[in-house]
Amino acid sequence: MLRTARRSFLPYRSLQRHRGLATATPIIPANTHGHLPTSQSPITPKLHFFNSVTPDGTQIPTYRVLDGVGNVLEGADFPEIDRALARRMYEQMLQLPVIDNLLYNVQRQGKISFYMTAHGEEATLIGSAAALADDDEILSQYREMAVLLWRGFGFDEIMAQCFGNHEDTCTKGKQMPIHFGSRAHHFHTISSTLATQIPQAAGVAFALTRDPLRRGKNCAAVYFGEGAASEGDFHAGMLLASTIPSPTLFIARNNGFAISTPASEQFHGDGIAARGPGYGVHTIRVDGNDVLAVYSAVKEARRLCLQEGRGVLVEAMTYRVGHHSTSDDSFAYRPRQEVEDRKRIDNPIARFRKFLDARGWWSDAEEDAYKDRVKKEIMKAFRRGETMQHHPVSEMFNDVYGGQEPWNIKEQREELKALLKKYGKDWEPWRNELKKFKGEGKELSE
Ligand SMILES: Cc1ncc(C[n+]2csc(CCOP(=O)(O)OP(=O)(O)O)c2C)c(N)n1
Ligand SMILES: [Mg+2]
Repeated sequence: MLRTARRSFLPYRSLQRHRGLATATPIIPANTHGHLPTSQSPITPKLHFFNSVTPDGTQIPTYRVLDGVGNVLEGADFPEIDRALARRMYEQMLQLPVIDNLLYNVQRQGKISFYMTAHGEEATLIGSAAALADDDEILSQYREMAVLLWRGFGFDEIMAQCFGNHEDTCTKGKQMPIHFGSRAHHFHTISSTLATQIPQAAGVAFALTRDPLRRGKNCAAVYFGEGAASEGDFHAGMLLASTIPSPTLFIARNNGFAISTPASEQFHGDGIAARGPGYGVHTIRVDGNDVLAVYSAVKEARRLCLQEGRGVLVEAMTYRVGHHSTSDDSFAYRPRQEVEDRKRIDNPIARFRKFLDARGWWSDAEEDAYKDRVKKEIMKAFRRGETMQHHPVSEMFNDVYGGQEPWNIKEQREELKALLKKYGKDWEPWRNELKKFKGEGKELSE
């Protein structure tokens, strides 16, 4: 590039010398940067600003397969889906609100401290979970319990984490409910600090490229809300996956809200999808309430990720029907009617049910029987999890930091030992509280 540029300047130089203008600025060629080795950008004489990634300035289109009443759109690109898979996807979509409703109400009764539902986002979660391989690494935000359930995480395990009982292997009772994690299910433990999982995913995906057994076979899929995409970590993660190429599958759940802040106040550009090409990342926007579109888009995104070893971004457009969490009352910032309308007009479960009905793959009787069975299984797990003791009290000091235990943890354990010896047997509130823990604190006080 540089050599070509120099050569092209020579005739101008000699011309200038001839006219006695040896010190004048060389003329830059009209149609290339000439001297800029880092740009291939074509030259234009037009003073044209742009603010869109589409050539005609319209918004990025939304890929859809099923219309609002479950009919397949004419000419829709989507992979054939067999009866067994379609039924499994539908069952998992039906199951989710059953668990969500139960645990939401359990929190209201004060039995667990916190909960978040995925109401309205069932298609985004199940469609994507079904499109991934069960051993792809998942880095989730917090609203993605459905992905774990898809991979066979059990109801007992859900209850163990939410109640923090002694069967909780995710966080050993040390975390708030819904902070799941399971090595066996390739599901990295959730952190509530928004967006931390995004650059981590790029790192995990890079690690996959270094593993001969997993290179080209697995990707790291990272879920995040459109709100989390306002964090610097989103940009760091995208840049990382694009400059140090790694098969990172970015799944943005654009559900319209970051707690009380509507998407319209979160960004001025065209959603999250518009940012993908800025990082040289293949991107698609998909109807997040259409489970077949999500399944198809994520399946293709995964294929591209593995084929090219690069990041791919999927923005799923959906609507958070539930409150943000049990700490939120969303009717303080959005009309109740809007939520009711969304449930009725664009219900992801009802849309898919119509598709199944049209093929004769599901019936009312099956739906009743399935819901009944799932409800019973969940209630059984709930009763079991509720009454189970927590991990031993001493467990709270373990695994707080990696490596050697620091002095402050030792000091706190000794302090608690002394207090338990003094009050553990005699003071009723402590005696009662200790009964909730395996071993009743005896491992510390005796
Ligand atoms: C760094 C950080 N800032 C703020 C919060 C508080 N917070 C928790 S969830 C949330 C909204 C996130 O919205 P979004 O990413 O769209 O996910 P959604 O809840 O809609 O699924 C906020 C602001 C946090 N957990 N971490
Ligand atoms: Mg959101």
